[in-house]
Amino acid sequence: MLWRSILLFPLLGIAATAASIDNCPGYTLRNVAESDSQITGDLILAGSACNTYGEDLTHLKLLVEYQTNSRLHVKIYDENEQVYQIPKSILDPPSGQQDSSSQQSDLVFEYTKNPFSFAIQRSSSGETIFNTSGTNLIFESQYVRLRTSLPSNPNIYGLGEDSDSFKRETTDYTRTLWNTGQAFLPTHSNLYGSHPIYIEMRDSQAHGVFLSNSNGMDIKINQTAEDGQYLEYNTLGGVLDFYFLSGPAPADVARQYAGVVGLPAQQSYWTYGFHQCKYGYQDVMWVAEVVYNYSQANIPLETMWTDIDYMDLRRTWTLDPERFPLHKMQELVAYLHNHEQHYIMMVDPPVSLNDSASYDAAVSSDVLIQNDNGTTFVATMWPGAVSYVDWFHPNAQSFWTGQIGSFFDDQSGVGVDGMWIDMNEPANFCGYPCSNPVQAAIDGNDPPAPPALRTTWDPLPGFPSDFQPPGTSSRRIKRDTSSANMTGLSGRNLDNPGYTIANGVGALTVGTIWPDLPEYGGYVQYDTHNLYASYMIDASRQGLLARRPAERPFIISRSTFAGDGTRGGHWTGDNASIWAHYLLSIIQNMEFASIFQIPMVGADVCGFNDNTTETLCARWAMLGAWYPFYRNHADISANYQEFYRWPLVTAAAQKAITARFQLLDYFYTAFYQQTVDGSPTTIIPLFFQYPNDPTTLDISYQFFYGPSILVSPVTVEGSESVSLYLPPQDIFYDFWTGERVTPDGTNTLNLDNVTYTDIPVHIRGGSILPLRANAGAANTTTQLRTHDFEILVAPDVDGKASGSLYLDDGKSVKPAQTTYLQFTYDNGHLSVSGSFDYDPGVGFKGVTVLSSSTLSSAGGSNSTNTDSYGRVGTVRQIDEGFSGSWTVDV
Ligand code: MIG
Repeated sequence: MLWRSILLFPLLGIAATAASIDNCPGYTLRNVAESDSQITGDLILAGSACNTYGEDLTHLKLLVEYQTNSRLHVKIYDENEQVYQIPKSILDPPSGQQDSSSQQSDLVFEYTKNPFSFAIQRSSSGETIFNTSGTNLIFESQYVRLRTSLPSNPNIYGLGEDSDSFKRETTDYTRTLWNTGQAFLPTHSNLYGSHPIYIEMRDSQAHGVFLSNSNGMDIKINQTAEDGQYLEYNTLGGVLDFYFLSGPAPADVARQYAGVVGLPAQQSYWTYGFHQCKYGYQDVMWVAEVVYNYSQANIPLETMWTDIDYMDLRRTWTLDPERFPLHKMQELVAYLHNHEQHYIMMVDPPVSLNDSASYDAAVSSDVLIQNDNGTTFVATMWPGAVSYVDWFHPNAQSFWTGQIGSFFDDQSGVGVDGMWIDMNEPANFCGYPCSNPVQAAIDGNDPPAPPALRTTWDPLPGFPSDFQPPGTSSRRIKRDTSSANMTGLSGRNLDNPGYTIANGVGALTVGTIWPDLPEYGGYVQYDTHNLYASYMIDASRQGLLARRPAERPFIISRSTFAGDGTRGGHWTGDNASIWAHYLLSIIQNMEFASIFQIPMVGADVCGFNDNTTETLCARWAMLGAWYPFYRNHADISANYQEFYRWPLVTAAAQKAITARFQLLDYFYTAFYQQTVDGSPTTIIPLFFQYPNDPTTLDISYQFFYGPSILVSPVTVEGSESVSLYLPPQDIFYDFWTGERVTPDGTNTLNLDNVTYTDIPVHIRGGSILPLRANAGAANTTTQLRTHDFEILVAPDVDGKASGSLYLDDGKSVKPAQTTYLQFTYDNGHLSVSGSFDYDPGVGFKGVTVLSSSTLSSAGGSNSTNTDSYGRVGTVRQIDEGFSGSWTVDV
């Protein structure tokens, strides 16, 4: 740290007062007031300020709330409440709630007054899960540091978005959080989103730590001889707003985290169908041809996507009049809708200066980010010179709703079924300080080069707004640092703070809009950068709801922050068509679904950058069928990679989609469960399911798809063998054949001949799966919904099993009727009960009970029958409906 101080003091010009952070004096806790459920106190700087990265704050406040028996809120903030805090309009974690006490809570707050430190203890085990006593708290205007000591080699998960290992490295590891777009997803770098939540597993117990702070930060995990093992937060600002979650199961932590950041939004049934996209479908004919080719190839295409190709010179809110003319777009959408298919288009956040319609609307509603002097901030994106929406402006929502409402109008516009939002880190192609945003776009060689355009001219008084230079619209209220609480300290060096986070692309100004840009209400990008996408997702959701009020909005965003599952989904951005990224997608899906609470997630299937291969694409087509969001997408510079282009991939996709369709209602039910109580029921890491089994802590490439289906893809390129772990606590059945499988003495199942049209999938014993019958005949999810159900029972060793089925109309925000069924099986008796308000118009036509006898896996079959999917078991035809409870003997 010393070198940094020496280097930076002269640059910052504060050498006279600054000292190394190692000499910062810490704080003294005074005026402690304790009740059963709350502790408050004053934290006073305990010596002379070190002023290393800005100024030390001399007076802080401590607030400790026993919010629930499993959630402890610890907040350290400035006495005057000037320091920036995340606006409640975007993330509103519980505060003021005190429904527990130090006697009842499983987490107990302990403190030392001087120097101040605190520790969190789990009362049931006496284990200290967080302890800051090793170093002094530092709270400066542009740097906040807090360190906790940890046991050696801790099992830490979460903290994204990145492309690192699932279980985090414990030495010399830094996870920087600062949203940035980076093609090829480099490892050990910050990526598109920020999620300051981790889960730690200790002695089979889980706890979670969420730091509700949106500033750029480095979270360091390291162990040294001197300091031992630790995790350290180094933020560029904000307050320390911690939520400690006691678990003790990982699933409990997930639910508790949802209690802080919100429950994920329910998604429409059709969104679980297969999606096709590519950057580079050059005209609407091309798009139509892909739709046609999918139908000819008999691969069920649910949703067609169009990238920025549709835009006129890459300007958001425009159509290329020759390549994507409105009337043809409308015919395409009508065709898709008539075939029960869907359509989605890309929306980029900035407004082009060259698109007078959207630009004038933005200017007249005054919603563009302005420079400090009140002129409109101009930078560069695909269409050349652009300006960015200031989501804090009170008119921003109506502007955005208006754009969505007119451009995507079901009658007069393009009637899309969802929104794909990109570049919302937000991206800016013009290098700081960007003297010529138009030229920057031309220099970038991004196709097609926009025409050069004047960006500066004088006002023409009396002429309409079209003729006025950018930014001359009526000024809005400028930032008022004296009165605005929690919007940020004034006097900071926002573009070049003294502490340098390890941003993978360089300085804070690289690839994005400037941190010192003011936003309405007194905010600055420095503090809110990581929330840009959250506001855009939120505004898009409101805009889609205004257009189709009853329908669940479907939004897939590249950038995200904690809590965005409440409003949208995520795709993991610009991966490459390489084996490593096929594997990485498994980790990312587990993180987003089970830890970050954004369960509508998926990676670009077959890979985005560079050319895929037939075998990689076949493997990926089969893996992607077990993503919540299943979309094939490629870059403009990559070869076309639709599934129908290779016989092997066609066969792989057909088989995978049929399996996905069989299980679609099972997964819809699992997803629903997560939206109800935050239970991690969608893409689930093995240690979530088996926290008492230490072997699962290191498993990164097997996962559960819903609570009952274990997916174990081939993990070695070119291999047709898989060694998969089967936790000994359960028995498992082969999903494809129905036979019980038996692992070896190390609980490993070694499979050979896993061809390119195979993927190992197993059913956990004790499960009942409601399958759609004859799923291979459905071309769309709408057709699938007309198919009957067949019940698949996979008993545990005691001959018992259970399952559930949630049904509704598949699309309403508030469905008028819902059905929720509970299935139980006990040695020959299947019973079904629950609520039956929604009638899906189909019935239950068969039950198959798999045999838990291990004889079948030895080669023979002791069963008398196979069901319509060819699974060996005891099969009964039945004819039951959805009018009330029923039982059957099988
Ligand atoms: O800078 O719209 O991640 O999916 O195809 C690239 C073009 C811009 C990045 C997205 C990618 C999309 C591409 N976009």
